[in-house]
Amino acid sequence: MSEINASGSADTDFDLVIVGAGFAGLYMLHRARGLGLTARVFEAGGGVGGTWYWNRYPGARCDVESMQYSYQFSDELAQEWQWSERYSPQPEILTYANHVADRFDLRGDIQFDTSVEAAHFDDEAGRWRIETSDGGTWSAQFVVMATGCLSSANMPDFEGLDSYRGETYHTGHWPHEKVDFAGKRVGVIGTGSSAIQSIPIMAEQAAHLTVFQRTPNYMVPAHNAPLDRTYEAEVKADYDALRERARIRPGGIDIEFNLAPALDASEAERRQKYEKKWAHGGFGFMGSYGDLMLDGAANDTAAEFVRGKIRDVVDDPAVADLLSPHNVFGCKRLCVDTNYWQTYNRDNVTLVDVSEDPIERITPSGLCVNGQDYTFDAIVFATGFDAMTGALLKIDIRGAGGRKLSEKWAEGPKTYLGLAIAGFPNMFTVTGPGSPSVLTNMLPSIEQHVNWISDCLDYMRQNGHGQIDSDQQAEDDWVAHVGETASLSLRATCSSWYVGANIPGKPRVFMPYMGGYPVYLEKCQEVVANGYQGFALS
Ligand code: NA7
Repeated sequence: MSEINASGSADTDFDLVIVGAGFAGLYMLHRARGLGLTARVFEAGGGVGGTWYWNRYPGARCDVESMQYSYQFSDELAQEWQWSERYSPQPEILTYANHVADRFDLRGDIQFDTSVEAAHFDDEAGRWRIETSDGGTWSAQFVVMATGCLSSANMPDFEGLDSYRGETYHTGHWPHEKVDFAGKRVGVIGTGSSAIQSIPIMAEQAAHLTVFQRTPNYMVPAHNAPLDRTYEAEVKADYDALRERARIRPGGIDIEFNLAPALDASEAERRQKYEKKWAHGGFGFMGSYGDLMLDGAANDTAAEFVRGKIRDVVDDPAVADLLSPHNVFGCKRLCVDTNYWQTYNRDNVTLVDVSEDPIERITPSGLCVNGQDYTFDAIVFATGFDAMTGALLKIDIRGAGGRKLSEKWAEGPKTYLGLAIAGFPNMFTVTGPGSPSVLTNMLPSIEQHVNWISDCLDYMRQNGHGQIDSDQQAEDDWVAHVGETASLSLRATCSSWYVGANIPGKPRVFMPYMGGYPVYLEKCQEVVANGYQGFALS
C-alpha cells in the first residue's frame, strides 16, 4: 500500500476522486488541493451547485435563513458575499456556488456532464477503479462520495406514464429554459416542500391548477423579506458568535430554543408562545418547547395550533379540512411556506384528495383518479427523492472482496458515523446515512464532514498510512446507536422519506442520526482524539 502520492501521477490516476460538484464536492476539492493531492471531480450536471443546480422549479428557495446558509471556511468569502433576502432563492444560491467555484479556481479539476457509474475496490492494488458515463476508466487511492442526500429524483411508477401526450416536469429535474404555464391546465402531484414552494407561483401563471394530495403537510410561514442590512452587519461583525450559537443547537441552526415541556405551560401561555414563533416565521417554531418531538400530547398542542391557522386562512371549510394534517407535527420534514394555504382560495386552484383513492393511471390526456379523468396540458411531479441512499446505490459500488454496497445495504444503510462504510476501504461519504445531515443545517454539516475527511487524509499522510477502513464492530455499534436515538423521537413514527417509506420496497430504517449535532460533533472529535477509534489504519 502506497502512501498518498502528492507529487502527481499518470493521467487517469488520482489520489482522490470526488463524486459530485455540489457544496460538498466543491469544498472537498478545495481542501484536497490544500493538501497537495491530485483530485478529479465528476459531476453529472452541466455546472456546479448540486441540489441548487437541479431544483430550479418556480419558487425554489432555501428554508434555512441566508445568513446561516453559507460556507464558513473563508472569512473573506463570508464578508464579501451579500445575500439579498432573508431566505435565499435558488438562482442566488446557484450564483453563490458558481462564485465559489471561480473564486477558488475549482473548475479545472471538475469534469461536468459525467456520471460515475461504477467504483470497484481493487484489493491487490489497494485502489479504486472508477468507470464514468463517457466511457472513461480512472483509478484513485481515495473516493469521496459527495453525492447529496436529496439528489436521486423519485418518479413513481405510474401505469400509463409513457402514454401521456402533454408536458411533464419533475421538480428535482427542472429544465433550464423558462417554463411558461400561462393559459395552461396544470396538474401537480405531491404536497411536500417542493410542491408547497412552487404551487403558489404556478397558480399565478396557469389557467387552472389541480393539486393531487396524498398526505397534507404541516407548514410554518417563512415571512421572507429583503435581508435586514443592520442584522447582516451585526452578523458580519462577529460571524463566529452566530456559528457558535448554531453549533450547540440540535439542528445546527441558531434558533431560540425553549427546553421547557409544552404541557407545563397554561393553554394561554402556549398560545402566546406559538403566536410569537409564528409571527417570527421559519424553523424557530420547533423551538417553542423542548418536548414537541418527544411527547405526543405536547406535539398535539402544536399540531392543533397549526390546524387552527389553516382554518383561519382557507375560506372553504371542506378544503381547510382536507389540508389539515392529523399525523405528528414535524414528523415529516416541516415545510416553510409563502402563501401556500392562501392559494387554495383562488378560483383557478382545485385540491384533489388521493389518500384513499390513489392516482389510478396516467392517461394520454392527463390522469385518472377513482374513475374520474382529469385533462392537463402539463403535469408536474413534485414526488420527491429516493433520499440519502438513492444516489449512492445508483452507482455500482463494490468494496473489498468485490462485495456490493447494494447487498450490504439490503436491509438498510449501515455506516460508521455516516462517514465510512466497513469493508469499503478509503471511501468516505459526505453527510451519509447515519450522520445528522438532513436534520441539520446542511452547509455547516457538509463542511464539518469535509474537514473531518481532509484532516484524516492529512493524518494518514503524516503517519505513513495508505489505507483506512472502519471496524465492523464500530459500525454495528453506531448503527445500533442511530436506531436507538431514532426510537426515542416521534419523528420515527410516520411514513416519511426519513424512513424510506416513499420508495416502494425500500427497507424501513430511520436513516439520519437523531442524537443532535453537538453530540455528533463531539463523537467525531473523540474518534480522532483516540487515534481514529473504530478505524483500522494500515
Ligand atoms: P417530498 O417531501 O418527499 O414530497 C413528495 C410528495 O409527493 C409527497 O407529498 C408525497 O406524498 C407525494 N407523492 C409521492 N409519490 C406519490 C404518488 N405515487 N401519488 C401521490 N403522491 C405522491 O419531496 P419534496 O421534493 O417536496 O421535498 C424533499 C425535501 O427537499 C424536503 O423535505 C426538504 O428537505 C427539501 P406522501 O407524503 O408520500 O403521501
